[in-house]
Amino acid sequence: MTGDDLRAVIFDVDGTLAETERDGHRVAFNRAFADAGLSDRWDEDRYGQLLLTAGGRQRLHRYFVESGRTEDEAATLASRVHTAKTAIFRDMIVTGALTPRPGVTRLLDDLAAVGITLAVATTGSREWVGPFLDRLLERASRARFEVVVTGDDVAARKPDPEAYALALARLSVTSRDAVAVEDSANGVRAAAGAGVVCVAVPGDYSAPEDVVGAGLVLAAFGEPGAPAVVLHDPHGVAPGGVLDARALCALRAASAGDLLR
Ligand code: XBP
Ligand code: MG
Repeated sequence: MTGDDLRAVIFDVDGTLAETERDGHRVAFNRAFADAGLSDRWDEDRYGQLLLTAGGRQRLHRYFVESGRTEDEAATLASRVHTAKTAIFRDMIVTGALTPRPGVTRLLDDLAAVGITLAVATTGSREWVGPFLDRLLERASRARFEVVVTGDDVAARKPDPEAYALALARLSVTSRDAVAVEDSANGVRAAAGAGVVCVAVPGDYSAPEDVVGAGLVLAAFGEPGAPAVVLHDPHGVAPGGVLDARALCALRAASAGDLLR
């Protein structure tokens, strides 16, 4: 197996590389509310609804407007609370509060071993994405991310395809040379909008029916000997329930074949 045709795999971060939302971002938002003297708190269910708005500052802004604040009040509060939240979340990462999803570092090393370039396209803030990826790669043996696109690099957040389009441009590859790995409806739509075939690994806040546009849906990344449940695999690229370099190369090839039809 070689990576001749598959040149790059572009990973989402939140919900994909790690389950960061329920016990990470959400907790940081609530601490930032408390530190600001606000009584607002986001419980797990409410946060799942709020997650439909990508971008923490954008999520706060919409929440404050829907809570009755004026646009100006909402903008000022969102900026202030998001700055505080980001510092709190960064500290959570630096202190090791968040671990990657099982199978992630194995997959990263698997791809690096066959020369496939790794990249990230996230709507999260670079202030915490950098330390997050540094800690993630400490667990890997040879993987490195050649390109990291964050919410700070784009004007429009997912499901807009801008983050993926920018990652492709910085990688100097076309959409047909790459595969995306995502967890959510917003993410799968963003990848599709950039013409990139997508693998979905739904997590805490997404379900198989949310990611129907993906070319492959697994319940987890899987491990040799501990396969994941295969939820949708129309091309038959991951019959063993393990997301590895071979499955990603096969998905790209099969999808290219779809495009030729
Ligand atoms: C998920 C997001 C992010 C995080 C919060 O990003 O929408 O906004 O929820 O991080 P992705 P910030 O799934 O694309 O990685 O507060 O830094 O935005
Ligand atoms: Mg995500």
